[in-house]
Amino acid sequence: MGRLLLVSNRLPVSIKRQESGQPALVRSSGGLIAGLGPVHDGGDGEWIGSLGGGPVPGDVKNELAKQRLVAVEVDANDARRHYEGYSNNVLWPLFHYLLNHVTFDACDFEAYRRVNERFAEVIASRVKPGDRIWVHDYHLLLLPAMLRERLPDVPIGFFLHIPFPSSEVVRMLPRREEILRGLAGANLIGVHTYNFARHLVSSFRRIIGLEFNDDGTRESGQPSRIGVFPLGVDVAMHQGLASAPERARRVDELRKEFRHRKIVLGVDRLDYTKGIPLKIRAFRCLLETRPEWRDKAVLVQLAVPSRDGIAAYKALREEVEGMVGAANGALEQNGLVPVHYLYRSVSPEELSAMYLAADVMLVTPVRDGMNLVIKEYVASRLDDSGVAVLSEFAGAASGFGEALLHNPWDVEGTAASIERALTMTSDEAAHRMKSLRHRVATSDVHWWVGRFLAAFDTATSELNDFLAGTSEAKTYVSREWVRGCVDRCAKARRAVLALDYDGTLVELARTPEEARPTPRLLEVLNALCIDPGLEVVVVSGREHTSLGEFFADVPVHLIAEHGLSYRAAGASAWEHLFPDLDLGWRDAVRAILDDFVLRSKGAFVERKSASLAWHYRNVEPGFGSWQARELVNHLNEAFAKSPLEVVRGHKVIEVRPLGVNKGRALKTVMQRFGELDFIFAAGDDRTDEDLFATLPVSAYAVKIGRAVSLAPHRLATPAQLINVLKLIARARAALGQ
Ligand code: GDG
Repeated sequence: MGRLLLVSNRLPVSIKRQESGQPALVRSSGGLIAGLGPVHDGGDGEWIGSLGGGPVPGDVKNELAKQRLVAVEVDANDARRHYEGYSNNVLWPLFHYLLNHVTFDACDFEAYRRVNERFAEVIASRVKPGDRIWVHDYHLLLLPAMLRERLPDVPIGFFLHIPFPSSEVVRMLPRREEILRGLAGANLIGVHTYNFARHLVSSFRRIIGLEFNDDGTRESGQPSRIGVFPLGVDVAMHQGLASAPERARRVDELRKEFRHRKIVLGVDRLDYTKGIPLKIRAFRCLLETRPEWRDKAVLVQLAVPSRDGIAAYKALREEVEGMVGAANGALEQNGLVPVHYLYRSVSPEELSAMYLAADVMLVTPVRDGMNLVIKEYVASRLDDSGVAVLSEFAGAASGFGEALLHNPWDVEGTAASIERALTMTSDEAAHRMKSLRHRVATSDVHWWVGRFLAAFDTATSELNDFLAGTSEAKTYVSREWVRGCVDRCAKARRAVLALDYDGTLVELARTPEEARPTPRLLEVLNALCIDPGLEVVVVSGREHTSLGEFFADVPVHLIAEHGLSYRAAGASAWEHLFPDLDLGWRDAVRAILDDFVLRSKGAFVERKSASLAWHYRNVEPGFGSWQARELVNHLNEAFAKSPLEVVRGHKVIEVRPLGVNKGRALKTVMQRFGELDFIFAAGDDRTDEDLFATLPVSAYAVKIGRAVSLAPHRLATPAQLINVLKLIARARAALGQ
């Protein structure tokens, strides 16, 4: 297996110049780095990311190379608009449901796109055969599709570290289609929770009409899957830090520093998603409503500086500091302040000591992709003491049943949870912590990496199969096949070409009237029809008048309504191919179809001379297929004894007389042509399967599109079929047949 290339917006290091002038790399902290550091350190791949904006000096590049790090150089202004602009002023707040923080500027999006392009260029220049690419997070949502374009055979994984919101929220995202199409370029899209995956599936379906099922999708032109991979922490590392002898000394110091009060700890980046103001309000509410805790508990809040170039973050800092000042001013007792606020980051050792000193860990995000802090706290509590109080809006909550879960917006409720944590018996606390520790230990960061990579292996083989032609796509015909088919047809004495219309000769349109034959199609059909040895039959489910009008001047044979009506080439009159049909059920069925039109906005009924069609291509995708299923069930039950059949086509339910189908009709018509030594048939939907089913094995049967089919050969689009027809016309003309 080749290397794994990790890609994230920022490299996991910052650069410090030493006194000698030499650059030194300093490992950064943060959720994503905590997760990926071990993957990179233990592998042989590269980590590709930026160092912010502007050119990167040569000596820094050399230093980076020693750690297999590759810098993407990005124009400084673009980097700012990409990071502070579209990433953190649009995607970050919107994906966390904080719509009031969204500020969209179209120039920021342009910069976002350019930066994603820059990444694509650099990655494409670094990839070696066999490599896989694992892209991370919301700064690079366009990158998978950009890479797919440049590197069609390289497996691309993507992991989103933040929440993926409901499709109703995604609908508000400026440039939502482009973003979703960008993401759909990945072969595996990972998220932290099942809910995020659900939202992703419904956004793909509702916003860009891309359907994922349990096996993912192939509709985006390549195999793609969605998976749930809750990120864990490096448990062994946290246990190591927690059990180091010097930690115990520092824990004692901290306890003394806080005068042996119970320590309620908060550790967050200073970010408005983390609910720090709500946390301070809840703690304040606790002390105001239960004053006995005033000299017995302290809230220690470590707020790690973050994104301080963005106005909302500056405002948050002021708000939090104001709240801390006000709470301390109001509730100070015997020289003890209730909130101890630290605006800085601390070393991993100090953080571990804080986790060990804390009686209660209070984590209150209003939304959080996962939240690693709560898992690190649990991993550090080697003696099973301590209580975790966790917001139900953190991704971590889905696997944290033994924590005290709360709604941070309910300030009184949170205060009650804090009190419950402070007064919990040590037995209950130990019982809860023990199971949490077990969960955190069994689903640590290595487990996460293993699970993602195992799913990535599956996605990789799916992509390889797809490319090698052993999956559904295998039957897309090769040039050689086309050449062989054209050659056989050219040499045939009497040949028939049976061609479905909608979706086969023309692309599907919003309404049947809009799907008119293109001038190119008419030209090709006319060229074919000049040939006396060739019978061209358009076999359609359409109603005969529109078909007759479309081909008024083209001498093709027309079979309309799946075989009910027939117009011979050159004739102007239509005849019934099966004149003795019982159509007594039509009015009753029509009433039901009309009722389903009323229920489903965008649906319509097409009335043909014998059959009826309920079209739902303009109905909202998920709802449309649901209504279609209901309709089919209803009709099958209500008309079980009537001589009709209900057939599902592409976004259409067709009700037609029993026993009449395209296959039977074509067979009847072909008998009139006499002996044939070449048969070619093409169709795109389920009703064409009847046609394929009646063909002899020697026939050339071609499915248009990807769906499962009896036809052994496959073309992707109507345009490709028209090319084949054109080649046939040309080859037969050349041979003078
Ligand atoms: C995003 C998502 C998701 C914090 N302060 C210090 C410090 N940290 C470390 C913690 C922890 C990490 O930073 C924070 O991780 P979180 O998960 O809490 O949050 P985000 O940074 O917002 O991360 C989040 C995560 O990505 C991973 O997918 O869980 O939902 O928002 O590891 O320990 N580390 C040190 N000093 C500090 O002062 N050493």
